[in-house]
Amino acid sequence: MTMSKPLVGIVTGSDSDLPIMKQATDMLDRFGLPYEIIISSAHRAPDKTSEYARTAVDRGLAVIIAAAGVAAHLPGVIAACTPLPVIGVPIKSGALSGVDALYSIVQMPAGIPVATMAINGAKNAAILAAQIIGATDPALRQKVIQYKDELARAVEDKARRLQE
Ligand code: RP5
Repeated sequence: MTMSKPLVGIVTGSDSDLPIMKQATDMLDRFGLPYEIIISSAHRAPDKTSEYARTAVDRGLAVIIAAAGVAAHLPGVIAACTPLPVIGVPIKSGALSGVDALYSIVQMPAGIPVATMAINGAKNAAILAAQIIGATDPALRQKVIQYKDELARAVEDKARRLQE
């Protein structure tokens, strides 16, 4: 799927990752952040993956979210091929239930960082993308502030209900 002038690129290693990544696209929709989604794979489609990362800046992307399960080298390979910030989402799948993906993504060599989310942490990936872009976009930053205010109010409401 492609929207006009996407700022966030979402890459998943397989179509089986898409249900989890809907949590990310829901949050990006909420922030009004345009995004694009492609399915690629560091192992099954290495040329497509590196080409996507290499052309990301010229196509106007600001942040890339990369999600993969098992031997999840996708975020790291993308980070190696672009100066853009890359957020990695380990997907819960396979015999090790995502721990393998988490370790694959978080243990990057010095010099090639990937901001690693929790296993299935797609929602936080979108929020972090909004925070990164919002650092230089006051209107977007305001939406992040509003979201955080809502979280705080929800906690206060629950605490109040417990005391009633
Ligand atoms: C990874 O292997 C994908 O990111 C997915 O999480 C996992 C399983 O892929 P499929 O076998 O469902 O295509 O590359």
